Amino acid sequence: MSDATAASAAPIAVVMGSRSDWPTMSEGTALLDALGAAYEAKVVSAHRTPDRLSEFARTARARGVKVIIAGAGGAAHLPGMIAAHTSLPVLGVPVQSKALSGLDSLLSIVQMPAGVPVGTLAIGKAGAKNAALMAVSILGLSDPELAARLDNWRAEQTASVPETVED
Ligand code: RP5
Repeated sequence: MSDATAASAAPIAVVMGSRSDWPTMSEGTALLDALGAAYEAKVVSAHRTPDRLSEFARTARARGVKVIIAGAGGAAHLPGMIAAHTSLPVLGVPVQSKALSGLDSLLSIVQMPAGVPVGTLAIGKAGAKNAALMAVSILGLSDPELAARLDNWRAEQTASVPETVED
């Protein structure tokens, strides 16, 4: 992981509260790799590294970031605190916690007060994947080639679903 203040031209930033979130969040970055979407990935904790969080979020737009994906578990303040510092789109991924299976993470992320939005995805790996797809969809609004790659990926997914219940 690179330093949170390092310059980056990647339009997508994927941040997470702990290295323990990487097995979840890497499901999303694998999709970004497959779709040819550039990203940076790093650990930024709302509670353990508050100054890193502030620096990351305040400088994100100037560094070229356009969409932020933030995954965290438990008392998951990370996406909301990032959204407090920047008006870039923030997509929150509730990581499945051991104690409460991610319900704590979900409620921490989804219940933002009016005025500071966080787009909240599903708990766990499905949420990480869908956050990546949504980030690509957002960037595709101004990048037709990226949008075409997403459409192709969706078409391949559709084609892979069998109609019969067994072979
Ligand atoms: C959160 O606490 C992280 O996002 C992680 O999901 C959770 C547990 O972190 P570790 O104790 O595994 O580092 O901040």
